[in-house]
Amino acid sequence: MMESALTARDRVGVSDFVLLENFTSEASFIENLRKRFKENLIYTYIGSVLVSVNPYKDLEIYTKNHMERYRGVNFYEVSPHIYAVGDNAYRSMRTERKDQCILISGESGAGKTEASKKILQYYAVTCPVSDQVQTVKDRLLQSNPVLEAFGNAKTLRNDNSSRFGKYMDIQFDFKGAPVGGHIINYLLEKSRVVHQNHGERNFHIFYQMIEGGEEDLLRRLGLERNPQQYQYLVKGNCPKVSSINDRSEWKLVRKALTVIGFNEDDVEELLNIIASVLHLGNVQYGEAEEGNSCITSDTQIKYLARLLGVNGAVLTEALTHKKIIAKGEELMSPLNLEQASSARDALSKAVYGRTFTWLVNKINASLTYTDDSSKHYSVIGLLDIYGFEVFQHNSFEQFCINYCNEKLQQLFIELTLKSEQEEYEAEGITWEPVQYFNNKIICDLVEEKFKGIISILDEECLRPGDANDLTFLEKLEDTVGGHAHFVTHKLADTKTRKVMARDEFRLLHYAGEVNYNVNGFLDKNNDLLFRNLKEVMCMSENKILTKCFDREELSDKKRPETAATQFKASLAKLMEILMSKEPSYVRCIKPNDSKQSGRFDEVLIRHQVKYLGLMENLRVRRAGFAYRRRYEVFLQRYKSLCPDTWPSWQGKLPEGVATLVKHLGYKPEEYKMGRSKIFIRFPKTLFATEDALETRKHSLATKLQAGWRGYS
Ligand code: AOV
Ligand code: MG
Repeated sequence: MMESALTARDRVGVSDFVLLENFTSEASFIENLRKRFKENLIYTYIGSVLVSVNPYKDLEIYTKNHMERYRGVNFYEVSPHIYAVGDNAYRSMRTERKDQCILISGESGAGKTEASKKILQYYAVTCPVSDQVQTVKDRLLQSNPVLEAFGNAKTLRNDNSSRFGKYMDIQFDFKGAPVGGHIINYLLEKSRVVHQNHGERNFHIFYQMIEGGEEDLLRRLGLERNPQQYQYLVKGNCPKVSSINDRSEWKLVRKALTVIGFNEDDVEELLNIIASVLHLGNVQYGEAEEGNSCITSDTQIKYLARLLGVNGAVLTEALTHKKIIAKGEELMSPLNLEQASSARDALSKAVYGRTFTWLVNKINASLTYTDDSSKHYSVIGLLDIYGFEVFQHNSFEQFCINYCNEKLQQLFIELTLKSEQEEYEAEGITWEPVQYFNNKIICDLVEEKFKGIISILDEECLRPGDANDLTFLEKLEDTVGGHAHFVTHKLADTKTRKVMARDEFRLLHYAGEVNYNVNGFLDKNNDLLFRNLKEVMCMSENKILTKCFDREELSDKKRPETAATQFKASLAKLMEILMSKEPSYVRCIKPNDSKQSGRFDEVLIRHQVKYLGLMENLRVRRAGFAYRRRYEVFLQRYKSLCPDTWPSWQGKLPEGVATLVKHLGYKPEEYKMGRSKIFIRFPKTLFATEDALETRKHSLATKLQAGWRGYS
C-alpha cells in the first residue's frame, strides 16, 4: 500500500511544492508542474499560495459537485483548487471577521480573469441566500459579460484580454450571504478605440453589435452588418476570431444588461453612443484652402447629430476648428488635416472612455446594498488586472499596464515575506531570512516624486514651447540614464548588447525587458480634448453623455491631472485598500504562447516561475519549517492514527498534538510546537504520516468490502 501511494506521487507529483524533496531545485519545481499539467492537475500550492497553469481547454472540474466538495473543507484535505482559495477566504472572513482580498496575478493570457470568474461563481452557488439576495447574486455574475464586452478585446496575447484593471468588492451580510458589490475600474486602454495593431481587434462590443444586432436596430443606428466598413475596425485586419462567437455573445450581453437593471431607454442610449463612435471613425476629411481641413461627406454627421442629439453644423465646426480664447475674445482657428483627424480620434476616445466609466457606475448602483437595517457587512475583494505584456511595439499603454504589474508584485513580495516573518514571530519560532529580488527599485524608477519617469513625463507635458516625445526621452537619459533598470540606444552598448531604436527606452522589468517607443507619450499623457468638442458633448441630448460631460468642466480653469499621474494615484489607493485586507494569492502561469492545450513550453514556464518569485516564495515557506498546521486541524486529520487514545481523549489541544506525534514517532528535531500551530521541519515527516493515513483508509475500505462480500 505504501508503494501505491508513492507511485501515485511519482505520476502526479506533489500537490504542495513544500513537499518537494529537493525544494531548492528549479528543475524539480518545473518537473512537478509538468507532471501535474500532463494529468490535467492545473493547480498546486506553495503553502497557501495557489499556482495555476492555464489548461487552454475546458476541464470537468468546475461542476456543482466540485463546489460542494470544497465547501467548508480545510485546505489540505482536498486537492488544490481555485474553489479552495475562495472557500478559505470566505471562512476566514466569517470566523475571523476580517475583510479579505484575493489577488490574482500573472502575465497576459495566464488565466486571471477566468480565475476571478470561477471564484465569483463559487460564491454565487455555495453561499446562503437571504430574501433579496438572489438578484444581487445574478447581478454580480452578469456584470462580467457586460464589462468584458466593453472593456476586453482580442490582442496577440489573449483573445479575451482585459484592457482595464478591475477590483471588485463582494459584500456579505452577517449570515454570510452576498448582499452587494462595488467595482473600481482602472485606466481603460482607450487608444484601442481608434487604432489596433495587426492581428488585434477593437473592444468586443463593436463586433457583437454588428454581428448580432437585430435588423431594425442596425437600421436605426445606421450601421451595416460588416465590420470591414468601419475605419475603427479594420486597422488590425482581424474582424473574426475563431474562439469567439460575437453573435451569441451579443445575446448574452443584452440579457445581462437587463438583469443588471438597464431599461430599454438606457440600452438605446448606450448603443447610440457605441454606433456614434463607429460613425465618427468614418468621418472623412478633405483639404480646403490653405491646407485647412473640411468634412467631405455629411452622411456621418447626419447620423452623429441624430444619435448623439447634437447640432450637426456645430459638430462639423468643432471637428474642423479649435476654439482659442485670446484677450477675452473667442476665435475659431481652422485645423489642418492631421490636427482634425487627431481631434476626431480624441473625441471618440473620450466618448468611449467616459461611457465605460458611466457603465461601471451604473453597475455599481445596481449592486448597492440597500438594506439600511444592517449596514455592517464584510468584504471579499477580487483583483483582476491586465497582465504584464510585451509586444513588438510597446507604447504608453503597455508602460502603464506593466507599471501596475510591478506594483502588484511589490505588494506580493512585501506581504508574503512580511506575513511569514510575523507568523514565526507570533508563534515564537526562530526565522532565517531568504534572499530575494525586490522590485521596489523599478517601482521607484517609474513613480518617484520629481525624478521618476512619470514626473519627468509630466514635466515635459506641462513645459510650454518645444517639448515633444523626443525631448522627453532626452530628459529621461539625463535624469535616470544611470539607473540599472533603464536603457536607451545611447546606453545600450554598455548595459546590454541588443540594438535599440533612437526613439525607444527600455525598462528591465521584474518580468522581463520591454522597449517602449516614446512616440505619442506626451499626447496620451495629456489626454486633451479641444474645448469646443467638449462644449458640443455638453449640449448632447443623450442622457448618458450629459452625465459623462459635465458643464462644470468647461468653467474649470485648473489643468486636469495627467493620465499617468491619475493612474499612479489610483494605484496607490488600490495598494491601501489591499493592505487593509487579509490577502490570498493566485499566481497564474501561461503554458505556451500559442494558446494551445497540452503544450508545456518549458522555457516560457521557467521564466515565469523565476520572475513570479515562486522559488523564493517556496524557500521562505520552507525556511526552517515546511509545514504548519493549526493544532485543531492537525488533530482532526490524524487522530484516527492513534485509535487507542481517541475518541475518548479529552485534554487540551497542544497536549493532544504532543501525544499524537509521540505516538507517530516524530523525533524532536523534526517539529516544533508554536503557540497555536505545530511546525514540521521536513516534508518526509508529513509524507510518512499522510501515507499512514492512506494505508489506514485503504485497509478500512478493504475490510468493509470484504465484509460486504461476506454479507452477500
Ligand atoms: P488573463 O486575464 O490572465 O489575461 P484569461 O483569464 O482571459 O487571461 O485567460 C485566457 C484564456 O485562457 C481564456 O479565454 C480561456 O480560453 C483560457 N483559460 C484560462 N483559464 C482557464 C481555465 N481555468 N480553464 C480553461 N481555460 C482557461 V489579460 O486579461 O490578457 O492579462 O490582460
Ligand atoms: Mg484578463
